[in-house]
Amino acid sequence: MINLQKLKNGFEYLDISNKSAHAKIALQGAHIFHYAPHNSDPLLWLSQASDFELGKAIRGGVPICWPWFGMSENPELPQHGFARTSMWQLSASSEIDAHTTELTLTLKHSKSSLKLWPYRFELSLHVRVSDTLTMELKTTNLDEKPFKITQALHSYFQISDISHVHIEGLGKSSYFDALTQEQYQQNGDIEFYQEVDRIYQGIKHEIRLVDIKRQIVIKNEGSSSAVVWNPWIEKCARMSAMNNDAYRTMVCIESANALEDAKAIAPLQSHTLKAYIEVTNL
Ligand code: TA6
Repeated sequence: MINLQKLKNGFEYLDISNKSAHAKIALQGAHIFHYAPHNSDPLLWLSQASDFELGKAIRGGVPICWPWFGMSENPELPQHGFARTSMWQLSASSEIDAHTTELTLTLKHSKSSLKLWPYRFELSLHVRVSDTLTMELKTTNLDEKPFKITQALHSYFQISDISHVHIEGLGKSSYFDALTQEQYQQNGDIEFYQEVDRIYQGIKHEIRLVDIKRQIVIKNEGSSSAVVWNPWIEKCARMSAMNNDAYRTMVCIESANALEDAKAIAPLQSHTLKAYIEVTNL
């Protein structure tokens, strides 16, 4: 079942339920802010302090960072681009079977997008809600000139506690540390005991977020970079729409095209970034 819901302030989202899972997707940003297969607690973290406000990104779920990840070269432009605060259209939906629902949301260039980024485009997010969650973010260049994008499906995952989790699958990758602006080599699993904000590169394997009772597996296609982020104590206290202790129950593992994994797209060509997320109980 797919229902369009509206909050008192006009904020609209799609409520999707089938025999395998429940999900919620805001029309603003095509922002998935809830996903729970029926055999598991929610996979996505959502800030208790998040405002569902028009023009402001939800803190949690899967914000779409596009057409740039992080800061643009022009510091006056919004961090992580404009897709996450733009209004998308539901362009297709289908209940494939009792366990599977598919939807496509679309964003096209507009007068206001052209002021921020001077290219004509179509961006679509194809979502498959079942006992796994699949997201396919397709960028099509509708302009006469080529353009280059960086992007991320900035997934916030719900965890039991930051001291109980580790990340497997990035053990042999190098990463750019956004905190020191230096390049390092990862040795072994990632554990958290301080702020982490890293772009891993040259990724060839699936990534596993291992918690006490479950493991979340992330498989990416059309991407060889991933961002791992936890703000830790001080940055968390400074962050908007985040309670002071929120860093304990979330970690971001973002399916990305960042740094040298940026994608140049020629006129009428497309690029698709795909993330496939599943949970297994341990
Ligand atoms: O992906 C990590 C990151 O770029 C961090 O540096 C961090 O501040 C974060 O994303 C959240 O950004 P936002 O613009 O949503 O506050």
